[in-house]
Amino acid sequence: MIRPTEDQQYYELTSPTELPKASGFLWNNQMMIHMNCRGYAVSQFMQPEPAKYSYAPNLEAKTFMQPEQPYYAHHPGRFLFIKDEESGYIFSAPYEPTRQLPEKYTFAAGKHDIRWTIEHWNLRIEMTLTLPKDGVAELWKIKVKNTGARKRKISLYPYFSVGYMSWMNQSGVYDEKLGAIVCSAITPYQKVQDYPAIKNLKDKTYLLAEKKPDAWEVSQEAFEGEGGIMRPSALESGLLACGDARYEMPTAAMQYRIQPEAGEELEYRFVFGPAKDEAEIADIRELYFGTEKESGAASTEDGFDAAARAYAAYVAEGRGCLTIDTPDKGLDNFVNQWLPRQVYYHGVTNRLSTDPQTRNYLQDHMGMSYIDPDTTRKAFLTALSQQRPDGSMPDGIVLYEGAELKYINQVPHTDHCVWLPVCLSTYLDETNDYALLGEEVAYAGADKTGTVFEHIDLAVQWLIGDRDERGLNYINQGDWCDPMNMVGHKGRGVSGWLTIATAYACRIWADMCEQYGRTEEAANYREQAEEINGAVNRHLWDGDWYARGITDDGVPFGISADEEGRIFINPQGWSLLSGAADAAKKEKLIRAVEEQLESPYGVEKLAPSYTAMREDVGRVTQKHPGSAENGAVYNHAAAFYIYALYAVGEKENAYRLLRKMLPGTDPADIKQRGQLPVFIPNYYRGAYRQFPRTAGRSSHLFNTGTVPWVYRCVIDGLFGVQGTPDGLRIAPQLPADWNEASAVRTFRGAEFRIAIRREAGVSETEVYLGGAAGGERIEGGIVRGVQAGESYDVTVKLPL
Ligand code: CEZ
Repeated sequence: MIRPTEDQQYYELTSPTELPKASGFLWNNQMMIHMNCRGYAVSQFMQPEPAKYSYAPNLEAKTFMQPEQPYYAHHPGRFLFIKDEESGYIFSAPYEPTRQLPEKYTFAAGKHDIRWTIEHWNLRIEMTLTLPKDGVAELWKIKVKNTGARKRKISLYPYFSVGYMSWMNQSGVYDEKLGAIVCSAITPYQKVQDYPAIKNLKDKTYLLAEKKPDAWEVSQEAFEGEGGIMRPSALESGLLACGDARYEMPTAAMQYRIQPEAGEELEYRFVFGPAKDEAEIADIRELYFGTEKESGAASTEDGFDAAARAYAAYVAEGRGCLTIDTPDKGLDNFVNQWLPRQVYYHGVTNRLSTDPQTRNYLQDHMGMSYIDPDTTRKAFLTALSQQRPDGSMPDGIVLYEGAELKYINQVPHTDHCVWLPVCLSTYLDETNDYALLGEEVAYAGADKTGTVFEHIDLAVQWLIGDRDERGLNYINQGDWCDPMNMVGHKGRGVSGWLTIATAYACRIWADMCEQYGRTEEAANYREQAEEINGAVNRHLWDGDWYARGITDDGVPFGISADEEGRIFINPQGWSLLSGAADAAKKEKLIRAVEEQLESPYGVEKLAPSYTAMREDVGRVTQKHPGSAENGAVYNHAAAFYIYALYAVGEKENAYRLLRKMLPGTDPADIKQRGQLPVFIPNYYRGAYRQFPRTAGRSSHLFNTGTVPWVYRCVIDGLFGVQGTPDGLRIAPQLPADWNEASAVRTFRGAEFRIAIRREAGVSETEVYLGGAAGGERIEGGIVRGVQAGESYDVTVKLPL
């Protein structure tokens, strides 16, 4: 089996399976490689910190959620292996890891659960995943029905990946008393000061089974054997070996050997999740399953079903404020069912971060204005309590005691103050809660407090003050665009977009000041906006569109002279909002966007995508062309643009681009994007003109600032049902080929039923209160004196 060579220079192994981890290693001054007899390699080099050039197919660190995550054979999963005991045939549900195509397959992504139904080999398998409202756990229900005409002998093997938990300590056992596989680890650490936090972590992963399994396996290696994950060797024996894992990579696999009669259905339920210790797992068992049930006992509602029901109710609380009925059924489905859900998700989770980026935190809560405005109010107070006494905002908002600003939040960005008035204006539109402006809030690290009005005012002042002698806003190491980090890191570079956004911030803050009775401030901010717009037009207009910025060395970029990154979307749309662009400029820039940035999948963030590093622009130019900020259809930026189009009445362009945010309706489009229309991803691949093969592909990342803006596009723009201090303004901007549409809008506790149709003889939008016939026409289209609890019927007539 093993032997030295005759010349003693090598050691030989003659089987790839006897010592599967046998290896050799090589090194030089800069690198080492650990080469395994079966072909696996671990290699590392120094530059001078250790680095890799051949990687595992996943990101090795625990970091923020990434776009376009790769899946691979050993990717964590939840599977059910099924073996026909008579023939030995093996398949798995829902599909991985054995990859046998079932006769019937349905995956159903729901709002409060996810289901599969698989029919194969005269068996029908239903798998359902839901979560509890509180606590970290997956609640799984698996039903298996014998749909054939005769009794079957089968084995079911639920398999829940645990994986490589820790290099310090990892193990796993089946715990009889708990009826659970319990895997244990110690999160690796080295510093003594980390111990107090480490010792409180939930370092166990458990799989709790309602019914006692006939056998189990807890060692990943023992389970897979030579068959590998696609055909695990352990399934070849009658029963799993009931093995454990001792500083071996754990897994959670169980076996149920059953003999269902024709037509018989069996149900299994599992809870999978993390826990601190066995006592906690025992409590979880008690909570969901009560005392252990006789196998086969009928299930009435117990903790498990109650939790599922409570979770459904919780998700349902995230209902939006608008239900639409239009000729575009795909849009209706998304706006009515999924859009508010995605907005709500952001508002309640803060993207699972202890220190969300300030701009994300504020925009995510802008969206919550439509769903649960109380939480938006609280979020403003939280954010403002972290504002510095000079008016500037930190890069992230700390939400937990002891949390620190991490990753991107350690990089100084200059745009955070912009989002305060922008998001506040939506909150006020929706609630008219001007009382918020009078609340006292402390400043960070100072003995000073101020009203919310004073805080926001200071933020706007800070933006106005943070400009150079030309009147353009400094960018430092980034603005809205995180990775645009080298335009102004020397302290001189400016952001075109941010300057325009500052003008917009002044403009809308002026409106709020006016409404709050601060007419002097209002007039002053209007002047400021004009002055800034003037600077924008002097220094940033390139002839057909606005430049993105000017570097530390005084080089404008995002201009016609650039071969790559010639045009960026952000300054274009925002110049429509700020008022910088007059009618002639507006026409030119809309044409430039259409010609250079629009693709079948939406409008790209910049074009052409950079193919090489520009050291005076930064990291954004190093992202893969067409991915993320380097020229993807970055939906957040696209939504700003669409919002701006609605703001200036460009309804056809706006609707066309809005529609491109959703996959479909053409099957080829759905296939290219690769995603269900149950969320909007942060991007679709762009660089359509450079790389058409990959253009359109979804990032599948549902964390995105896009959704509150899309909701605003539909509410303020398409349906024009935006709140004002006086009431609800009704001014729909339906695309020309819609002859009618209707909507139900809930607003400040009232309900509006709105019917819109085109009519001959109508020359401008006419809004009537009361039924279609005999309603009273209302001036300015604003329904005033809205009473909570009331419902209003509104008819809108549009010109043909
Ligand atoms: O993150 C987003 C940010 O969460 O990118 C947006 C920015 O406005 C959001 O606040 C545009 O830059 O390279 C990076 O650091 C990236 O910028 C990402 O982190 C990016 C990701 O797409 C994650 O959502």
